[in-house]
Amino acid sequence: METNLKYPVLYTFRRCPYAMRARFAIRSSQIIVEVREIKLQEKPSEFLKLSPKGTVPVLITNSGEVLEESMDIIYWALNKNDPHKWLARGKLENQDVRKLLDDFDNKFKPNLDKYKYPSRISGVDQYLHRDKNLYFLKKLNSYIENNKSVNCEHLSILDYAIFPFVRQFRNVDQEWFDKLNFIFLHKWINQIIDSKDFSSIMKKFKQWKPNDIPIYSYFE
Ligand SMILES: N[C@@H](CCC(=O)N[C@@H](CS)C(=O)NCC(=O)O)C(=O)O
Repeated sequence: METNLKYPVLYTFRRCPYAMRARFAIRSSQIIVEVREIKLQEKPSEFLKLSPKGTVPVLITNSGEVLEESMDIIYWALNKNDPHKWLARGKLENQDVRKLLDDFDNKFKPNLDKYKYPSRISGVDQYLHRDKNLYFLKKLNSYIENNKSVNCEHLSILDYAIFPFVRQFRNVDQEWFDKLNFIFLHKWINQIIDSKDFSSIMKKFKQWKPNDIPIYSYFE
């Protein structure tokens, strides 16, 4: 295991929604990391040795601790530096925050995958799974209406943790999505898509190879 690193190392994959939210938090915290863009079909052995479960994002801290869950990376970054007050207490109760995160990771995302890739599982009705997610989008729309963003008056951790999944859902059929009667949700998603934050975390990096010159960045 690598220890005493000058900069933490982030293994990431540009289009992965979990990696996107980790990059959003790293950008917000302004913590410089060594960016290692990998391909999921060609996971490097160095990466698998550190994190045998083989999912991205993975962050190796300076002391060699391996964080292999995107929310752990997000909290690690924001607990070090939170200049944009992403951890501010908002209007939602802690249990509602936990429930929302859990719903998006464990209910919305599986429905999204079945909607997006129906041929991967036989007998899947993609529209049933699309429509099941309307329940979560409706809830999000009403939170945004009441709170201005999902939880606070400014965009914060919950917005960025959920946004990548809503964006993927929208991208399956944008025309259909744009017709949904969720005006606050549409404003919210467009605001993030059009932001410098989003274009910065979506910058392209070349695929990492072990002997490459390191790329240091906080997705500025
Ligand atoms: N619970 C994990 C989920 C991460 C995850 O599933 N990432 C996907 C990419 S979007 C992955 O790496 N899948 C492994 C693969 O496709 O081989 C987290 O929050 O970090």
